[in-house]
Amino acid sequence: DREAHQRALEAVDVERLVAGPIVGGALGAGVEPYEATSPSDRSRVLGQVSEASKADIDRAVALGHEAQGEWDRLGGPMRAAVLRRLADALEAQLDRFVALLSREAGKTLNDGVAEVREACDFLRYYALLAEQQFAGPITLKGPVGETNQLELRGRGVFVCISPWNFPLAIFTGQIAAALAAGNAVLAKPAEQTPLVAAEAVRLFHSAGLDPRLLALLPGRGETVGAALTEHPGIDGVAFTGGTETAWRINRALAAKPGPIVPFIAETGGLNGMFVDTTALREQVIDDVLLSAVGSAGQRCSALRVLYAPKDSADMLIEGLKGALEAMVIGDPADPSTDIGPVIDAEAREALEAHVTRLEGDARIIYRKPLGDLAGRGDFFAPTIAEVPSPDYLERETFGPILHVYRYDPADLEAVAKKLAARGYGLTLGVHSRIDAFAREVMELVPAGNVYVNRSIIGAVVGVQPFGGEGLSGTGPKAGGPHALLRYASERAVSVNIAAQGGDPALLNL
Ligand code: UN1
Repeated sequence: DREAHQRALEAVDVERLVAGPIVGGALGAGVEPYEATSPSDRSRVLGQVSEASKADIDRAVALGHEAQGEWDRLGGPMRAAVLRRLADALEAQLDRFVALLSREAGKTLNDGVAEVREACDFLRYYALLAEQQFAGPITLKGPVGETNQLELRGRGVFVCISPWNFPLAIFTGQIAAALAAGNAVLAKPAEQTPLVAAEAVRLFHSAGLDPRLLALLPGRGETVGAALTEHPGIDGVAFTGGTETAWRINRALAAKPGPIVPFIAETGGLNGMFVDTTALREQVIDDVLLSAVGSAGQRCSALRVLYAPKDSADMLIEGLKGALEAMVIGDPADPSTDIGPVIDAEAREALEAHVTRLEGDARIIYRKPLGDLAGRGDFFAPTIAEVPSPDYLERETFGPILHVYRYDPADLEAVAKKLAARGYGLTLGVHSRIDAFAREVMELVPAGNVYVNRSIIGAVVGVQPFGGEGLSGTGPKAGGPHALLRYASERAVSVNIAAQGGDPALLNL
């Protein structure tokens, strides 16, 4: 609804948005204050942000422990009811959050709507899992004269560190998983997107979540993240972001005194799509562009390298170029925009540096003109380039750059193995009308999510469990049936009932 979007944008623009440490439900003064601006227009000030201090973190840990036991003992079904209230409250504010996502993260309206819905889906799906998996102990069969039961419980206080590319959906998804499993949460939003996170936290508190169970601890750079992961009082870390940061967190956790805690990481991808000559051209073009330049290529699931068979490569390249020419890059709040800005100047400069490299040793096929967008915000010209080797990319390029490698089908195995050797394993696409081709590619390239004859982005919660392996993360997959298990600890209770006259009710288990 265009008018509702417009009204919500105007409302967000006149509001004084504020983000800072939210501990025990109250916004603290924080430290190191700064102004947040919009990636689509750097002259637009969105609000004031401050970072959490060490004292904020200590207090959040203490309050989390204070409230967690009772929350855990409530049981899965009661926690599910609370999570559903949070989902309903968020859904009722859809337009407002779409406006916030557009302004703070540069999301197009379509992407914004999809993101708010995904956040609600995470809350509701994990509510369902909490009901199914945390309703009480399950009985396991053992020797006669003994009862054996297994129960899932919350671990304690979980740290959730989320990325700017899904500042509401992944932010909420991590929190929902940790809460569903019976934990309290310390949420560290990405430094580029604290405002939408602060709004979500305030909404969740007002919708009935005990504020001690969810603290917001924003920070720029590494100080807050490091203080959280090094804290002896934490019981687990869930992280989505870059592979290098995941290594750093892993090292911090290994060195930390206190409990040995689980680390759930969802990191980058170096995602390829393999096309053969039987694939349907129009379908390939649509799916490639959606996967590579949709959301300005700022998804870890996004397509980075298209492997086009030499006999149809020219035809595909021409089609991709024509279709990208027809796409609209511009203000993400304009309903006709297909591609918005990238997140910040650092991201834009890294992408530009990559294009400079491509100009030197690859072939630029097309760069979409930016016109007068260039000076306004952090817009980057979507680019298609042909690369000279199947493993030209060493790591992911996080933006709207599509690399095309022209391969000889006789070399498929060698080409695919070169990609696989980079060590990532997130998404993989195949376009073919031959089943055996898809199966062969799947055997050669590791990937947590394989997509055949469709785009490789937009995993649906509860339907397409999402997450990778190798350099791409640890699992368990977000939005899948096992998502909560690493957020929980298991307790097995075995009772010799023969010793008590054979009555299991004595222990009231
Ligand atoms: C990410 O980009 O950090 O399937 C992960 C998708 C999304 C990707 C989220 N779930 O496109």
